[in-house]
Amino acid sequence: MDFKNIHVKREGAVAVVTIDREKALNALNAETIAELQQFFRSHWTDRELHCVVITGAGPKAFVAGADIKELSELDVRGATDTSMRGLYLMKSIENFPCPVIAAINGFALGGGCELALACDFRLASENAKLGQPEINLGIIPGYGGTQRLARLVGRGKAKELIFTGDMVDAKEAHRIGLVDEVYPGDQLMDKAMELANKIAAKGPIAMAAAKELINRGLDVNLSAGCDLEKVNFGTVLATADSKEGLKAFMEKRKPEFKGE
Ligand code: CO8
Repeated sequence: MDFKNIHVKREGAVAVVTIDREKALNALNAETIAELQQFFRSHWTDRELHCVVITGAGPKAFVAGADIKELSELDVRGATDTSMRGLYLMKSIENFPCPVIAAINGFALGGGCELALACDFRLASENAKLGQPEINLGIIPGYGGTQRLARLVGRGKAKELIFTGDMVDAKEAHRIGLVDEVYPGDQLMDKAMELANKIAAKGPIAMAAAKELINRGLDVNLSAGCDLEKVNFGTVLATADSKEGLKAFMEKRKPEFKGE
C-alpha cells in the first residue's frame, strides 16, 4: 500500500505508523486523515496484527493539529465534512480490534491531542507538549476533544485546557492523567515497542473483547456493563485460545495463542 503522508513499518505482530509531514509539524491535512483511515480500514480483519503504535516523524512533533491552512479555506459544509471524516477516523482507532498506542514525541495539539485521546495508551517523551489550542483560533475541537478529554481528565481540567487553549508539558500531562507514562525522548519508541510486544503476545480474541468491553462499558450504567461482560466472558471462554491459556497454566508452560 503506497502512502504519501504516513509510513507503516511492520515488526512481527506490531505495526508502527509514522505520520510524516515534518515541515508542517505532521499536521493532519485531509490526505493524511484519508491515509490513516485507509490503514485502519484495510487492517480491520488482519488477524496477524495485534498492536499498533502511532507516532510523528522528527524530534519536534507528534501532530501539531489539523492543517490550519486547509482549515482556513473551508466553508460550513467543508468544515462539517472535514470534522466528520476526522471523527470517523478517531472512532475507527477507538474501536480498532487491537490496542493502539500513541507514542507522543513532541507537540500533540488540537487534532493531534484528539488523535492521541482516541488511542488506548498515551506514552510521551519528556519534550512533549499537549493541548487543545483551538479557542485561540476562534474555533473549537472538532475531532472529539470536547468529549474524550473530559472523559479522560475530568470536566474541570478539560474545560481549563479547552477554554484557555494553554499547553501542558509532559510532566503536567502525566499528573492530570492525560498521558500514561513519560520517558526521555531517546527511549520513547523502545518503551512503546516493549508495551506493544507485551500486548501482542496475549490472545487477540480476549484482547479485542477486553478493549470493546471497557470502551462500551463506560457509555452504559454499571449493571448493563457487567451484563455485557457476562455474555462476552462465555464467548471468550469457548475459544481455542482460552483452552490453550488454561491448559498452559496447568502444564506450567507459556501459552501459544493462535487467535482462534
Ligand atoms: N497546520 C499547518 N501547519 C502547521 C501547523 C498546523 N496545525 N502547526 C505548525 N505548522 C507549520 C508552521 O506553519 C510552520 O510552517 P512554515 O515553516 O512553512 O512557516 C512549521 O509548521 C513550523 O512551525 P512553527 O514555525 O510555528 O514552529 P514553532 O516551533 O515556532 O511553534 C507550535 C510550534 C507552537 C506547535 C506552532 O507551530 C503552533 O502553534 N502550531 C499550531 C498549533 C495549533 O493551533 N493546532 C490546532 C490546530 S486546529 C485543530 O487541530 C482543530 C482540529 C479539529 C478540526 C476539525 C475540522 C473542521
